[in-house]
Amino acid sequence: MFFLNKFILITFLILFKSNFVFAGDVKGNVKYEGGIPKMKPIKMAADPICDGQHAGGPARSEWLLAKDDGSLRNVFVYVEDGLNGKKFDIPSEPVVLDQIGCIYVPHVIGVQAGQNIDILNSDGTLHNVHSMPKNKNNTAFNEAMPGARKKITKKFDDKEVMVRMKCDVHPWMGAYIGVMNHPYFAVTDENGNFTIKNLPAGEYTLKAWHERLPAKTATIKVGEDGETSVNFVMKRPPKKE
Ligand SMILES: [Cu+2]
Repeated sequence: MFFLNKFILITFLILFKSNFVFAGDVKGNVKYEGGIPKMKPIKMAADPICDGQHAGGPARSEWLLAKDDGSLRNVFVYVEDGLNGKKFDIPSEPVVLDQIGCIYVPHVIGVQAGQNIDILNSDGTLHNVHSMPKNKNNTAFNEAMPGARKKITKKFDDKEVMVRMKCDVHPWMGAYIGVMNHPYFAVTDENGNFTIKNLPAGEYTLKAWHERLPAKTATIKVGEDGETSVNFVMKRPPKKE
C-alpha cells in the first residue's frame, strides 16, 4: 500500500511539473463581413494543356472565397504568442502542394520550419515553382518542373507568415505557405471552420491571416480538458478619405 501511494504521488508530481500534459483542441470559424466580390474566370488559353483541364467551366481566381453567409476559406490561423520559445519535433510526413489544372492546390497551406514540402506536378505541362520568402533565413528557389518532373521536395527553415509562391510560366498561379516553429496552426475550410489540435493548457494569442484582409488576433485560454472556441470576423479596411 505504501509503495502504491508513493507511486501515485510521484506520478502526480511528474504530471504537474510538465506544462504539456493537459491539452485541448481549439475550434473556430472565420466569417467575412462585407460585399462578397465575384471571383473572375482565369484566362488560360495561352497554355492549351491548362485550358483543356477546365472543360466544365473556367477556373476562377481564389483571392477571397466566401460563402453567402460569409464563411471564409483559406484563412491561416495560428498561435502567435504563448509558447515561450518551446521546441517541437518536426513531423516526418511532408506537406503536399500540388499543381492541378495550372492551379496550386491547396491555395493556402501551413508547414513547420524544417518540414518537407512535396511540390507535385499533376499537369503534363511546364511549371516554374518560384518561392518568394522575405525572411532571410528562408532560401528562395526558382525551379522548372517540366511535365515529366512530378515531384520536388523543399523546406523553409524559419518562421514566416506567409511565403508567397508563384509560377513564372502561368502568371495567374499563386499560393501561400505559412511556416511555423510549432505545430499549432490550421487553414479554414470551405465553411470557414478550423481546428487546432492538442494545444497545451495555457493562454495564447491566436492570429488569423488572410491574403487580402487585415489580420485579426484573439486571446484565448485553453483549459486542462475540453474544447476552446474562438471566432473571427474579417473585413476590408475602411476606405481612406
Ligand atoms: Cu505553372
